[in-house]
Amino acid sequence: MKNVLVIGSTGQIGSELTMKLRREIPEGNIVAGYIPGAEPKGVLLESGPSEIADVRDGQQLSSIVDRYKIDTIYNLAALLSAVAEKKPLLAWDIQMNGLLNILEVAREKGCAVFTPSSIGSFGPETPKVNTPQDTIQRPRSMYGVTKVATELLSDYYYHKYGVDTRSVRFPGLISNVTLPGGGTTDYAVEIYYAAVKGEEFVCPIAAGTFMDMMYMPDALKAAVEIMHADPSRLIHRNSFNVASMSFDPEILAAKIRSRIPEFRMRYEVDPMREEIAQSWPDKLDDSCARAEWDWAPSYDLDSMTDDMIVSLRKKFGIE
Ligand code: AKB
Repeated sequence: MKNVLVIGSTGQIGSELTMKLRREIPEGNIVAGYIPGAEPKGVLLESGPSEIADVRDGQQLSSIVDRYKIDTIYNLAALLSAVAEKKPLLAWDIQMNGLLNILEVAREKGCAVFTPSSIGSFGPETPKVNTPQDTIQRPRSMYGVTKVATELLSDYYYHKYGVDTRSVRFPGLISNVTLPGGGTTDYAVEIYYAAVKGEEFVCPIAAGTFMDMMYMPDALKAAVEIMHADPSRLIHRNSFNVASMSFDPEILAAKIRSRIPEFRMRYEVDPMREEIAQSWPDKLDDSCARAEWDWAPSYDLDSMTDDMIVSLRKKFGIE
């Protein structure tokens, strides 16, 4: 991995992944791909090349790959679960037609491709606790449908054409840099912002609803390490369960309250988000990722909470 195109570079994962790759591969071209209206700014703009890279325009992607001699594509363009439910046709267009364009360019030019899947690729019939790597995937949301299809299409291009496709199923991702937009797990980020600012948090997910979550540094580590993994050890490719913590809003609020005792939370459950959350697993089994490419997360709920509070206080200039 030397010359990398990050599609969706200004989003929650892309903004941090692009910077990490630029730090780790200073000799390479790490191109920040974006769509008009979501231009890179500040250090993301100044620290390397950026290009308009709309997944729906295969010709545009092909010319970026040629211009920068791209060997690896991180495809982070997606509508998250709650937004995809409101705009299912657009979600299909971006997630499926977009992926097909990327895989075709990768097949022609010999690029490796990472397209994340998600806990959203599972559905209500999936075993909820210690969800196995290989199990029932019958999601009910459009987001989930596109994620299962993403896994299948990526594996198809690997088996049929030898395209080096690999990925992980991300849990809800928590970060203090860029806010997520339109996901079911977004509450687990927003709660920290409210707590640090001294605001009451109105929680859209019900008490008792558990979901897998992960701190962004671990998510970035997973995204990079899977692409460096020894291919001869990989039994699976698209996509690996990865996990680090699982909690419901009560556990998270109690953890925050143990650091910020005055923190207040009340519930106003969003029926659509709650229905999606209920259909997802509580806790994934990530033993295949651990066995096949030595995956191991660094953060648990305690260390993430400490780091989130310190980082957000710094970001907002709060003592
Ligand atoms: C979402 O909530 O839609 C995403 C996800 C779990 O894939 N964060």
